[in-house]
Amino acid sequence: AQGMEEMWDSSASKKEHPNIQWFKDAKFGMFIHWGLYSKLAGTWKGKNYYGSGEWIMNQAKIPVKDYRKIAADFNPVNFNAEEWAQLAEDAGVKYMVITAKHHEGFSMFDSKVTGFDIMDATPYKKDPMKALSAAMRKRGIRFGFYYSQFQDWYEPNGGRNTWDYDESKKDYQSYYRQKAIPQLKELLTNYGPLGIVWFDTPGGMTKEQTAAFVKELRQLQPNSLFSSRVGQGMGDYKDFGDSEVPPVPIEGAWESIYTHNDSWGYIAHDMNFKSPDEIIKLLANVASKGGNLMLNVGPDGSGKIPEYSVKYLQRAGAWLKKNGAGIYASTAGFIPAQPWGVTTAKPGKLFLHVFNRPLNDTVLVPGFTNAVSNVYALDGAVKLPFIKKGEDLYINMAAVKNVRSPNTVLVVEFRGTPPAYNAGA
Ligand code: H79
Repeated sequence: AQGMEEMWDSSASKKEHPNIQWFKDAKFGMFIHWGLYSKLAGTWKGKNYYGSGEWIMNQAKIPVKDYRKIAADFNPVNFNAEEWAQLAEDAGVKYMVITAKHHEGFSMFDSKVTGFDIMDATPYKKDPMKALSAAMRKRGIRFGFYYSQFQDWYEPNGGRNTWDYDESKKDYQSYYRQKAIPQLKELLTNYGPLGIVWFDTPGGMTKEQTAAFVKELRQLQPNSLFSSRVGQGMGDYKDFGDSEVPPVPIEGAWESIYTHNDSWGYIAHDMNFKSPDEIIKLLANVASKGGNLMLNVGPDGSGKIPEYSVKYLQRAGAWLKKNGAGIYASTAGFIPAQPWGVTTAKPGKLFLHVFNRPLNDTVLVPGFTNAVSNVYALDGAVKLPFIKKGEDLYINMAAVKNVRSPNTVLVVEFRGTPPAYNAGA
């Protein structure tokens, strides 16, 4: 299938997935959590819940018989696939992953496997994933699905609903056979080529069962990348913990996931949105360690992405338009974090992400063994004077006029093989 000679088997090999390069180069993705919980918006029976909106069924121990009724009023008439896709493009992300089914067990796509889906159980009766996948494809941005493969609080045999069902009586294998696998097959068949299938919180399968699960799904789309939370050490790239950046550069393909405020699913009373400046710095920080940032937004139950997310992501995207060369397709910087900021690299180039502009306009890059040929600011291509004192490189950035930029990217062009990363430098 899709021109591949052999089926990629992530369990049997330490080799990288043949289609991994786009992911390594992408650096910035958009995550979307959207489900019935978005309509509850963090409130159940007059009580406000904090933490993560998509966990409200669990937090409030809402019985399945009550939870299913939310679907009858779920009518996201404000959903507009073109607007969401346009925001992704404006933000400068290279991929998008959206919740097809979260732990609540509700399918946000047209599924023949269950009646608890957006087509059968809601007045909306349309498949938003059809429209969204098409809108993303049109813009050339990779599209993928989040699917909670083990936790399913709706199903008697799904993982981790202990308030309705007795966990010890569950037959997880029958849940996998009857719902998770058939639904994943629908997702891998009905929405065109997927960039990513994003799994979460594995459970209920041995290593052998996970390998068989992965193998069965791979056949449908060998080019699609599977995230590491498929479990048992499998998957094509590593996800760190939720909202976690590793302290030092990490080899291989990986991703940090963060959410824009403090919740993945929409919570009406969570206003703690990261500013555009914070997003820009977080993205540079993750890139400086060699990874991707996938930043989550939580649309509400009507299908609207919060205004804060729209505005702030557009502003981050405007910065990326001018400074993206220091982010996209870069690798980890070989100079560790400095008081002024962080570094990323490309062959023959080191990018200095200056978050904190020194008062004397002099940026010190220690441990720089290579001969430097040229230094300039990325935005405006302003050439900057520099001197080398031993392994210390001093750059004068006084000519950079935009003193308000949250991250001024300076490009150092150098000759020869870069020094090894030295955390102590
Ligand atoms: O989809 C998002 C989370 O819902 C999911 N992973 C990300 C991408 C996730 N599943 N499990 N967990 C995260 C870990 C569980 C955290 C919890 Fe809590 C701590 C559950 C209950 C206490 C966070 C805080 C959710 C409710 C309160």
